[in-house]
Amino acid sequence: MIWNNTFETMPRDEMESLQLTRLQQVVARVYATVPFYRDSLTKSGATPDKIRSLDDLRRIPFTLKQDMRASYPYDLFAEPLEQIVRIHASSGTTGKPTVVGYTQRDIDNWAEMMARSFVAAGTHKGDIVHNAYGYGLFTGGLGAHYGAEKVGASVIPMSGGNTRKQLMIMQDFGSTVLTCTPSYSLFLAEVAAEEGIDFKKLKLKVGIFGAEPWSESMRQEIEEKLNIEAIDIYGLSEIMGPGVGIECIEAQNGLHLWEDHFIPEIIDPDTGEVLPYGEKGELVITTITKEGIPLLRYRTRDITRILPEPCICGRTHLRIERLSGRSDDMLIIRGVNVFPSQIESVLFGIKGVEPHYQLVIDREGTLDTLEIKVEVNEQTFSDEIKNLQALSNHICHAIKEMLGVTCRVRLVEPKTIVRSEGKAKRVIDNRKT
Ligand code: DLL
Repeated sequence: MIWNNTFETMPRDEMESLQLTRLQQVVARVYATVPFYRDSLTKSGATPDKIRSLDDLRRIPFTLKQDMRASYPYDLFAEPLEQIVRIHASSGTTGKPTVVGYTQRDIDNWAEMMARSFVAAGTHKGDIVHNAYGYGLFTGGLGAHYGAEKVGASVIPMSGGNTRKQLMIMQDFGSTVLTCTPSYSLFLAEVAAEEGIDFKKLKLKVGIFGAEPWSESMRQEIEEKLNIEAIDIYGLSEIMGPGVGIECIEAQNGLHLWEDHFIPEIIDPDTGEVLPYGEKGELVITTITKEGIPLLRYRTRDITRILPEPCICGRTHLRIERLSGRSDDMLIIRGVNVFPSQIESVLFGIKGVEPHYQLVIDREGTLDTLEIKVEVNEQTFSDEIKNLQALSNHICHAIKEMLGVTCRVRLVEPKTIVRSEGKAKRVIDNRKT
């Protein structure tokens, strides 16, 4: 089934002419209202009058996460705050988060795209959607919530955590659709096994999982353990939140990207050159309908390829292959985006700690763990055990407060973390997704 036939099955030539009109409108709008874009479009010669075809998109400079940081919190907004009805944020590369604002129309469009996504994943009116994405600044919870309501499903706004209660509700309320990170779904399965809950006896039929990378083998494990179809959903807060793209249940082969709202490109992450369809590289997205914070050629840092072949489901929107990594050092730990530089800035603000550290990420059972090895200085090292314990607690709290992730801290002797001659190897990621 298709939620919005007019747009989802629009012939390619009509789609491209719609995209061009919307691209021209958005370029004109940000040129008029956002000083950052007025400067960058003027400097590159891509002023609104120069955008005459979709190919002219290439004339426009990229927007980077750093640009968002430099515009913190509101400088990239294209509408005055009186028009902004919602604000979300995600991890920035250092201390400050990346902030996004939505007008009422943005929220409506987001709900529309999430509704399309739910239906593509086989969810309909009458379904009971157990939404265990986090509610809050993270876009997962509210994004899925509004889309499920729009479809007419009954949403249970669980948010994350409290796993035993989640299982009780899932059993008692007869949840049919689960939305959460793929790793959390496996944790639910693990706790269910401990509690003697058999997923085969539950009503759950489909899971819509995203916000972190997951492999085909993880998909199989989830499908077996939870006795469901597992669907991959993609999104990022800068562009909107969840629902930028989704697999259809008919093909489960690549994620349809809602092209009447977003124009995708694939570039070589080193040179910035645009690559042809089918080649792997970094996904760049231009938002063509967003009002609050439209972004031109935003470098997502996510690695994929565009699959242009028509899909058996009848949707005409291009698909992207499942995401296979990032071109920067962002880590996703239990669904939380973490940049090593953020951890570094927390550590550097703490007395007694040396600027040498290593992050060790593992998976225990189904959950990611983060251990931070930090060197302390001679003086601190010869301190009493209780002071060292207090220091590591202090670091844990500071990290939790700043990033929202729980970690273990291991204080190590001065000069024990291997020094490297080139780039420091600060991250050891032992997870296999
Ligand atoms: O994770 C939005 C979201 C919520 C997507 C719920 C899907 C479901 P951010 O916190 O801004 O937004 O993180 C965005 O997460 O650039 C990718 O690196 C990664 N990511 C998101 N979905 C997938 C996926 C949300 N399906 C960043 N596969 C993105 C792999 C994903 N990585």
